[in-house]
Amino acid sequence: MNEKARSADPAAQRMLDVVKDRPAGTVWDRAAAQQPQCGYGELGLCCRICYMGPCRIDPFGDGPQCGVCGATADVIAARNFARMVAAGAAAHSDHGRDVAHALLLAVENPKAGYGIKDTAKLLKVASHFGIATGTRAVQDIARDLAKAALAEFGAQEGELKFAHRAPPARLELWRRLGVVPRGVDREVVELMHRTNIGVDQDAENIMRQASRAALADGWGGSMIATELQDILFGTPAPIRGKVNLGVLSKDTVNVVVHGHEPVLSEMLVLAARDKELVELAKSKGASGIGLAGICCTANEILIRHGIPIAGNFLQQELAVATGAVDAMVVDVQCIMGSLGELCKGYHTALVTTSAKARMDGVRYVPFDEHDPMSTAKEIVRTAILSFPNRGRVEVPDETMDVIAGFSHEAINYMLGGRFRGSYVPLNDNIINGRIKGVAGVVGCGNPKVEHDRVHIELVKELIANDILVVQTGCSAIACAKCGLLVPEAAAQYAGPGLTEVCETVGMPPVLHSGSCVDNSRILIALSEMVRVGGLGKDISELPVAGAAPEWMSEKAIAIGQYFVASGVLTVFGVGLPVLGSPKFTKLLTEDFAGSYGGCWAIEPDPHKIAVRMIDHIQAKREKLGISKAKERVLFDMEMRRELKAET
Ligand code: NFS
Repeated sequence: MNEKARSADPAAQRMLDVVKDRPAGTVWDRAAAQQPQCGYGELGLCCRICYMGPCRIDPFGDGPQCGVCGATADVIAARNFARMVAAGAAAHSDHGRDVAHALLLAVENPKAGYGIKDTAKLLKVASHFGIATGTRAVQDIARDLAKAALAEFGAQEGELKFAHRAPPARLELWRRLGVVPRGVDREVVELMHRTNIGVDQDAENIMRQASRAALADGWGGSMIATELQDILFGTPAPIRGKVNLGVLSKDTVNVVVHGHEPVLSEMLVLAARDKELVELAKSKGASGIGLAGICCTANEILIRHGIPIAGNFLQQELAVATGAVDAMVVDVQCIMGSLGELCKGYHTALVTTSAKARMDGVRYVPFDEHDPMSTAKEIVRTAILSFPNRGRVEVPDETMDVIAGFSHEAINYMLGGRFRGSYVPLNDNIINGRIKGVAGVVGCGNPKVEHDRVHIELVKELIANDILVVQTGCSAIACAKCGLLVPEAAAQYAGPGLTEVCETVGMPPVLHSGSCVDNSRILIALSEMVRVGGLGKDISELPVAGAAPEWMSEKAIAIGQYFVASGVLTVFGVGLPVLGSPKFTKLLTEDFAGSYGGCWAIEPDPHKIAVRMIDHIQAKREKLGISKAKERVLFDMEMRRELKAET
């Protein structure tokens, strides 16, 4: 496979060329070495739940049609899928729990260095939890909120507080279906129990609990992460930044933060500006200290501080291969196991910081939550000391401007003004047809498909059809790299209606809302669109759709399921490990539409994903009686070729 077919990003292509003959290899080489991948696993038909197995179902009907225990293809596929939901929900929610801890710490140990950055949001979120505010001291309110948030994770009964932020019609539907989430710990444990050998053997019933666990993530763990991070570190507002490997300056000591939780990276932002450390860096011949991010932690510090992003998930190894990363500091999630060996071939100091995520043979600097600044300084010092050991440095030139930080609040103010912040203008523009609808395009990169290509082609086609796109995660980074997340992109790529709105407000046609836990911002935005009125009574009536075109993580499956259960059509690219059970596939892709008003769709081709989403949005507009006779701009072959030439 040539490097061009591996990635649509010129910077990644250039680095793939650079590392071609180096022994370490990359994720793409390892993906090639795995071919052909297990067909049973691909179809969801392999079961390793008990040790009478492993079992597999013959998809052609000639071999075994059930496992040793008697589980059918439907049950095996459903259990596997549900366990992905459980793992994904656990990952996001544990992130949320750590943030709640940090909030408590900010109150109880002010010396730790965390404070309350957004008091207005603290009061608002406290009110959702029924915590008295009035004339009470901020510290007392924050303490109550942190404790209440922590208690939410283990809530054994009742309904999650944030679930009540959903439109009343949605909440009622969840009640009818028996899926209003309790604490996420409770839901994940029950889901793991029910998918054990010989417990729940009804795919539909398994998915009921999977929905409940997913909702406990989206409207619980993830939403707590987002909201409490905003309180602690500030609610994002539009901010300019830069993206792609070219942000790694050759002259500065470069610290790359990779992972997910901002509790340490927020401190690294400060440590990188520390006068003494900057002097130390200069004494080693550097011009200063540079900080850049990879994956979702990058999104977190971009949306709050404008710190540059070096790349998305599939670029983590390529960043090291530039030879310009003096330290890479990782915490949890999406950290490739190859980094330890890879960094040995370079001067890069790899540092793990989370007790939950250590790597064999890799230096561990435990994150001291009571004195995070000293951890941050130690890491920066490590980077400075490794700077003089640099070998060959080959940094691609590519960087791109990006405007990020479109929190739900920022969208509110941007459209409605500082003093009358509201979603009314958005709804009005949807009703009058300038904006046809809203699409959330999110998720990872996956070497099974050409890196970034599916994200970019899909998003371009959506905005050309006057659909406002909201992004998070590695998908946002992919589109940022090719210049879609700046206001000027509207005139170049968007349809006339969306361009008009973007130019009036001065916003990009593609809005970067943050990391993957920040998908909860999209849930809040959708609820707000319903509340404002004119677009139906439930999320499922809105002209909106979602996609994760290059997904790979279990977290993406949890997100997909909570969007579906919240009433949104959610299209997954690449493939989905369920196709071995036609009945289970039908449940996800058809039957759910009847019960939740939202369902899954599986479609790897970006153009076909776009068509599916546009048709869905159009159908919703017709149902709402707001559809005017405006034709879909179907991309013909020539337009698609042009797209390819551009990306
Ligand atoms: Ni999301 Fe973040 Fe990226 Fe995928 Fe991984 S970084 S939480 S899982 S790969 S989008």
